[in-house]
Amino acid sequence: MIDKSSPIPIYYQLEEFIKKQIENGELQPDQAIPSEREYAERYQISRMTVRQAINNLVNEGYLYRQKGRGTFVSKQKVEQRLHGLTSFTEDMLERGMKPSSKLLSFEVIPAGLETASHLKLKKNAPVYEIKRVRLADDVPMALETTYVPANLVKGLTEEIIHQSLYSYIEEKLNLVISEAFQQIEASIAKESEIKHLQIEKGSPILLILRTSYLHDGTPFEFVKSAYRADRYKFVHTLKRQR
Ligand code: 16G
Repeated sequence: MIDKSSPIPIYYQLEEFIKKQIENGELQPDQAIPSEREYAERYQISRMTVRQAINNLVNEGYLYRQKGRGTFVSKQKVEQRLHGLTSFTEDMLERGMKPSSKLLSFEVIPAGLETASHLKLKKNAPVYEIKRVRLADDVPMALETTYVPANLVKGLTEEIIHQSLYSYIEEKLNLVISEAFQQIEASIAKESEIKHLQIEKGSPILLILRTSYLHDGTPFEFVKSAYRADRYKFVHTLKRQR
């Protein structure tokens, strides 16, 4: 499996080999990988080379280190495709995972400037503010704060919000959800994110801002979410346009 006569660098071959073992389940989440010395002896390569491969896999999130204990396999990331406007519930069901929500707060408040401008409302217009931790198979994935115009998405209740906002809008209110504008940026978890996402201080997160529209162009939600960067990755296809 390590081919020393190949022009492909050895650290890279080892990296690919370990990745394969993670993907096919030979190495399981939270399992310890062999030590640098073991890899070096087993494949007759230098410890420096092993270290380079392992460092890269740690940086890419495939492995994590624990001081004094060793290096372990990370849980695999949820791969989120960036085409098609989907809900958290749909995304998780499609993957065979169980979606759930922990409702942190739910109230009607006057829209602040930022929310009002995204939702094309007057400042202080009534909006529902919904704070939810979104979980997949009972593991916290994202902390979401959603603002929804109270005069448009009528009759929201805690029970509805525990389930799917999108299915309520489409199936109960018969409104047509059409498109969204979304931005993603990297950040470091704040106090509330550390607590609700059960992550370590200093962990990276992906901040997503989404404004979504009905088919007539009316904005129906403005959402700020913090996704665990160790559990999520976003993928999309790029088409060359000439
Ligand atoms: C996703 C959306 C969020 C939407 C929610 C509805 C992102 C970044 N956010 O989490 O905008 O409100 O789905 O989910 O993808 P629900 O229908 O399960 O309540």
